[in-house]
Amino acid sequence: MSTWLKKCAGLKLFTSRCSYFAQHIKQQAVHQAGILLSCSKMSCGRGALIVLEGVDKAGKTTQCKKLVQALIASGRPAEMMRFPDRTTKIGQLISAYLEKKSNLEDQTVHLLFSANRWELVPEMREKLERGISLVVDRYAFSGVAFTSAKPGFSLEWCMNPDVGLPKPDLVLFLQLHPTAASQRGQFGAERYETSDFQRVVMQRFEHLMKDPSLNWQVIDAAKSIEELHAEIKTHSETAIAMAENQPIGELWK
Ligand code: 2DT
Ligand code: MG
Repeated sequence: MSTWLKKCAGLKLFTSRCSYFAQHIKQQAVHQAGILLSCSKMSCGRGALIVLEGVDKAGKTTQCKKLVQALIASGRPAEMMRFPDRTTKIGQLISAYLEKKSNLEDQTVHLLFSANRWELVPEMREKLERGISLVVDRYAFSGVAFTSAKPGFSLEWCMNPDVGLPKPDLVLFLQLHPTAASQRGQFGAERYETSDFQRVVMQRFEHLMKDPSLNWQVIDAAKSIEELHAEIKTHSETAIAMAENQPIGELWK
């Protein structure tokens, strides 16, 4: 075959491959558009960030678990998280401090608690974007309430490191009088687990709840587990529906 003919054959093969790829790309585009269309019909928007806060013994952990179960049972993808997350390297430093196995400066531990939230932000964003609602046991509000309950710490100083975190779509505050809390049994042996300290923490939470830029819902934690759960579930379903078509906000910004 002459070189001229070879070139022609090569060119023909090349153009046929091109048209094959063009066809393939077109099919892919149609397929993707179909997915997008079915998503918008099914409204697979982002998940909601739901935070449970409150003093010790208010029942946050029990209610977080029940809420996740109920949301999943009603067809809404949901996962639980908790702060501090003691499983990471930073979390282990925090855990040792709480268990009084190590001593840290108050400033240091405050920043570690915040760093523990920031290290999980990429995972949180990814899950929220995939439509998974996150039910979080404590967040930056505990961070601020607990450190600012120590002498010499302003709310502003305490809030700063958490500015810009994913903003919760709902903050459920499980309100329980310190006397009622102490009636629920002995506090544990960890740091901060004394009624005197919890009383000051409660006052700091009350300050934070005045912030109208957040969706605070105060719930009476003296109610029964089931009553509390029903109330929490209703608030959460509303928040999930509202968050679906909104971008994730930035906390305290
Ligand atoms: P748990 O008992 O829920 O594991 O909490 N705390 C928590 C802080 O001082 N700062 C924070 O940022 C957070 C999230 C509250 C352990 C203790 O840690 C406190 C109780
Ligand atoms: Mg505890």
